Amino acid sequence: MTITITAFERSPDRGMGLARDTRVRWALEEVGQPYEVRLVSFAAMKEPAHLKLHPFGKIPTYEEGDLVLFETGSIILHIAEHHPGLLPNDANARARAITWMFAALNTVEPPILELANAKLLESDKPWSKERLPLVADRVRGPLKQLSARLGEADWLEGAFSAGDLMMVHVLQRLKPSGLLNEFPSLAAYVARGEARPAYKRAFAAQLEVNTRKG
Ligand code: GTB
Repeated sequence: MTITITAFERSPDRGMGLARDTRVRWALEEVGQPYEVRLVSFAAMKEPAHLKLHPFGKIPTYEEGDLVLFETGSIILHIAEHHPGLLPNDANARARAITWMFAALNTVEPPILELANAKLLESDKPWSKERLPLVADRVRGPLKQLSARLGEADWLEGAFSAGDLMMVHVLQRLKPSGLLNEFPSLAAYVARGEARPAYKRAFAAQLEVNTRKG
């Protein structure tokens, strides 16, 4: 059955791979599943046709036959559960890998988004300069703990898993801030993720969309 995902017609990051379709593309590349992409504009995302797929009017979405999913956590878990390559077979190891997906989305990503929003949307506010260091410190806390847990390991739980895929993509969002480089082991962890052939294919595919003329 054909898999179709949605992505920005033009990503605000102009192809840096930070928009969330990239993590879904990466998961599909890791498990070797071909997919099609329907590009949507910001306006189309808020139209009834797209809201039927994504009630919050965002990308990415995932369609496969009768199944329609939104939320990258759910989409990537679905991909990982239906195709070998992203989750271990052992039940406990599988549960731990899924736990890292949740940790990426529920613990690490929220302060990172807060920082991105503070820089992007609040920099003109009179209180912005005072608030920004506080927001950045809320990112450093979980990063310090994550770095301590990762230690010298390549990946969070043995072999590369959907937990690493999610964590690496979440951490990438920090790149423009320079904050990731304060944690060399996490910067190296992200670089290991980016060196994977599946990531490179996913990155190239989204870049192609965002550098198309017209
Ligand atoms: N929790 C949802 C998920 O994980 O799927 C979040 C989905 C989401 O926020 N999607 C964003 C969106 O559709 C795109 S990825 N936004 C449009 C809107 O809200 O109208 C977020 C994003 C956007 C831009 C950059 N960038 O330019 O760096 C990075 C990430």
